[in-house]
Amino acid sequence: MGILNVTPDSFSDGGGLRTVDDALRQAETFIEQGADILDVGGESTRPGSARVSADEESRRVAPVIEAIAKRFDIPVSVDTSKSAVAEQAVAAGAEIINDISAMRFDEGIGEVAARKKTGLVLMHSRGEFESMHNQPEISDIIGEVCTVFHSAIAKAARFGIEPNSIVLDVGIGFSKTQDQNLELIAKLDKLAAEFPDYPILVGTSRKSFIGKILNNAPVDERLMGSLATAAIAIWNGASIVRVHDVKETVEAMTLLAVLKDQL
Ligand code: 7PM
Repeated sequence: MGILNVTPDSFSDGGGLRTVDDALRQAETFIEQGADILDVGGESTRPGSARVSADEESRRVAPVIEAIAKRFDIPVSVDTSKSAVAEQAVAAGAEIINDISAMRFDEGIGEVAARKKTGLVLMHSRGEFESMHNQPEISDIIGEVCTVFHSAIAKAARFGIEPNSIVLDVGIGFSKTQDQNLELIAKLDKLAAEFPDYPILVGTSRKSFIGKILNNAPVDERLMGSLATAAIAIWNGASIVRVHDVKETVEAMTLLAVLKDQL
């Protein structure tokens, strides 16, 4: 899954023609490099970032999704926790809703996913949007993520979402300690064994827990760490990795696939 950010800080404006053009170029590159899904997001979940309105977020992502859907034959996911944005994104051609709150911020996400029969990524996170990166520590992270997955799956069922539309995500970097981020990747096989019917998505790409291990490496020096963690996640049972560096990840994953075949 290639990450396509459509925020004003990532592209020239955010919603304008330049943005659509830049995003299309990026989409084409990702597709040529072997991406299977494009994840389009219009709101930064960076610690301390302010929320943008649903209208503003839709203005950013919908034109980009529409342009991609028109030109390319690749599933597009929309990285949003707002049902109004999901609705617009799906109307524009998105087939998957990627919700970092697993329907906690806006229950309407479940309703849209059910009615439009989209895929739905349920990611583990805690707290409200503003306090998400500042939550009290919990002791058993694997147990906590398991519990939240079970309740999110049950909630999805109440909305009438098909089980085979659901993808689970441990939410690396979201209200977890450094050790917990590492533990979730190292012991992902335990979680995967608990949820054999659901594909697991993992997003480690360029995240700060990698920088912390590598002598505070800045974001542009976290590629090798990103590849190592993506590889271990897939080896431990993940089916999808959400990444900035598609070419390098596809190469690494190609090796993993042939190695897995040897088992
Ligand atoms: C600051 C903090 C900026 C975190 C950006 C981020 C995930 C996601 C994000 C993930 C799924 C990033 C994240 N992370 N969706 N959206 N899984 N499903 O690094 O791990 O892109 S935002």
